[in-house]
Amino acid sequence: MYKKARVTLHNIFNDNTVDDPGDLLEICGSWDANRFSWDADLVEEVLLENHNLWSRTGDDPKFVTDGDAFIIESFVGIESFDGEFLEINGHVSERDDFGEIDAIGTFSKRWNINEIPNARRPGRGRSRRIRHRGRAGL
Ligand SMILES: [Ca+2]
Ligand SMILES: [Ca+2]
Ligand SMILES: [Ca+2]
Repeated sequence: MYKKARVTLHNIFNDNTVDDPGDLLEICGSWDANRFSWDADLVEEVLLENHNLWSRTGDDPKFVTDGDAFIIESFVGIESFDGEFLEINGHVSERDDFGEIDAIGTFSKRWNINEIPNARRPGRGRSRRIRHRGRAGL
């Protein structure tokens, strides 16, 4: 079996700045799409591809106003074969001028390629949208 998937990180939306000072969240973190296989001889999984879709450190956060989406639209095409897995990992945090960086949320999900839907017609993909919510703190 062979499948080609396209993973797109559309945006990070500031639904509510909550009690963070000012009306901006200072966003940092990263999102990655990975391809794995299982090596039966080594009895361990092997990372075949790692693609970073977005990354920002706490020293260089993205400012996102309350009610605004930060548009990213970065994507990667990943081709995979029988017995392989597609994985998406993300974490988003929020920086303050003082104190620790606040974790807003993490996301991690893995699909066997059999679980990725086939195109209805050749060349026409099917999409599955994932929304993930985190919570900002002071
Ligand atoms: Ca702020
Ligand atoms: Ca902040
Ligand atoms: Ca904060």
